Amino acid sequence: MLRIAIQKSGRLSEESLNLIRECGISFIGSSLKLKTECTNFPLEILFLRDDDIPGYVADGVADIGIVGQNVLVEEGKEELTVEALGFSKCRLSLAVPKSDEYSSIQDLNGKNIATSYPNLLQAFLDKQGVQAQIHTISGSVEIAPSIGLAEAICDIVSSGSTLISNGLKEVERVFKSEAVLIANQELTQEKRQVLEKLLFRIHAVQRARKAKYILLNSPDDKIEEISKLLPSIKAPTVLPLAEEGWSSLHSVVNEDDFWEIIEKIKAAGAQGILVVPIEKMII
Ligand code: PRT
Ligand code: ZN
Repeated sequence: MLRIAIQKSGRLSEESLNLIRECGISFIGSSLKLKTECTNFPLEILFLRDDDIPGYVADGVADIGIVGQNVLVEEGKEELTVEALGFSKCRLSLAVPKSDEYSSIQDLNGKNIATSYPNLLQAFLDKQGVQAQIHTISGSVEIAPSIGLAEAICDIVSSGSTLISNGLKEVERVFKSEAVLIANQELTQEKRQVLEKLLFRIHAVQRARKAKYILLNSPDDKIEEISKLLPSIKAPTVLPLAEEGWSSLHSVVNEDDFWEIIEKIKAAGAQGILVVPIEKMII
């Protein structure tokens, strides 16, 4: 049985559980409990505070875990990384009061900066050759300038609205983060095999999230031209329609290229274009 640590309650929790579910793994119970066993896969879920996850995985209390890179690197445990998972994207940024004049990072020399990420911030300041006093606080960092605790802050930003509503402006990006899968470095052979199985499923889910299945009708004399515009795993599927002179083309397109491809195939004569989500994708 492989033990996975995920955040009990917070911004990583739901997407972490969704990923497990999308891998076809079922479990009863919720994060109200400390742990739960999966019913159809040798996996046990531990629900923890995100800050504790790297330590528990490093010590082998949990075998694997899902945590933000910001927390992992702050705790000096990036060597546990298996791979990035593509969700909970955010950045650690420096911000100053909106009314402050700011021209470069050198303006922070001699200033007080409040943060919950002293190690990441110190490394960034060292690299930039800036000397500042770091005040480590555990929460509500954004209010530090207004209560006179610091002249600047270094905090996690995603939409930027927290900064704006506290009269602050983002001036430097210190670190880019997303959720990552981490693993203990001394897993037994058996546990490693379960992890491989889980990764196989995660990859199928991730590929499917980015891909769309596309179906369209094409005049037979346009099949070649349209096929060239369609990316596919091997080659598009071509099936005859009941109406003579027409065929149906099926393929897989990447979400990022999607609109551009649609425009081109439409211009080339495609009709009745349908785009449907893919649940799993194994290649
Ligand atoms: O209780 P526990 O210790 O487990 O949770 P936590 O409160 O420490 O963490 P939580 O749930 O807030 O965040 C977990 C992880 O989600 C972080 O470590 C990041 O990797 C990631 N993440 C993604 C974020 C955000 N987006 C985010 N926006 N973490 C925090 N925020 C906060 C930020 O601190 C600030 O207060 O949201 C505010 C900014 O958001 P915007 O959208 O207004 O810019
Ligand atoms: Zn935390």
